[in-house]
Amino acid sequence: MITSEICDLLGIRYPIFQGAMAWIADASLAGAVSNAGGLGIIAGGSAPASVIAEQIRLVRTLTDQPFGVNIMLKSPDAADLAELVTQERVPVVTTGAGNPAVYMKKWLEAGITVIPVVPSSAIAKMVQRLGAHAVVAEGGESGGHVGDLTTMALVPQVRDAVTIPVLAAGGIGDGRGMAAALMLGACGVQMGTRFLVAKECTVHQTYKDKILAAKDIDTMSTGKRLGHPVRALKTPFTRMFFEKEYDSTVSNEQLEQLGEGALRLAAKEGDEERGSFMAGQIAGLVHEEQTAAEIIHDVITEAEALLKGAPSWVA
Ligand code: TUI
Repeated sequence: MITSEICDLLGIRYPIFQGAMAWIADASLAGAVSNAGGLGIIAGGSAPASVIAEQIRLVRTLTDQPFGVNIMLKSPDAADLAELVTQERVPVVTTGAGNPAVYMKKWLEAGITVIPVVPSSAIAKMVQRLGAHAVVAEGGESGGHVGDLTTMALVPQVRDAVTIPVLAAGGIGDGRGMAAALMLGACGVQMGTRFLVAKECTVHQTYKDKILAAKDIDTMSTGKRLGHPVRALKTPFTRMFFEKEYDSTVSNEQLEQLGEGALRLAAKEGDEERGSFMAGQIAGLVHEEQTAAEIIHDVITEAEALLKGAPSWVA
């Protein structure tokens, strides 16, 4: 049995969060993960508040366990979503792609557990000062909007920088990754790509098939020039974007426009030409569609076996 302080803090059975993948992580996936003992998280992404209100209503019909909502702070609707989660007294809020400072007081006063995703120890310290209950330290192996540091380098440094619990994200797709993350000082993990192929995940089947077929070298990050690099599967779209990124005749505004809507096209339409199939570097580890409960069971069982075997390393 693997448990930790994050399980006590949130009232969950296993220290596993499901990553909040925009356009993908809805009530169906979040409810299944929470029912299986992890923390399911609805992705706010760039959706309007009315859509996320409906997902919150739905998840409450699917599970009586704690769940979270992620606020993607670059979304034009971030302020509306911040208000919505406050009104709805959502148990856990995670944030990404920015500084949640302006919303922290409101959430804390509403009794919400706030867990920002952070790409550096400086930002981890800052959110701790603002009252965050824990942080997810996300390395650049993850899919989507990525920071510079690897999970291996980031997690122990964040662990040393703060006193609140630290979860690890980025590059974790099985029990080996989970056991390693715990050894780096994390008290839990967040996984996105592995849950993307969960049976309860409603993403387009083409997206799942591409993850299942991916090898270790099949993701790349683009968009560094715009200040927010994004990791996705290598596809005609990512290759085209990469070329334009290094073309000085293409303006930043034109580049931003190219990227807009590409994730929705991948997630909802399975558009192989124009879609951005965001995925983490562990895509090559993901071989089968399973239920969320099977995924959590397999990851926990493997991590437990490894950690129980750890004394054999010490003479
Ligand atoms: O947010 C993510 N991953 C994401 S967001 C996303 S959708 C998107 N849309 C438009 C532009 C960019 C992304 C797809 N994947 N992960 C969590 C994360 N947060 N990674 C990095 C950060 C982060 C970066 C800077 C957190 C805080 C931060 O603070 C610096 C600042 O002052 O903004």
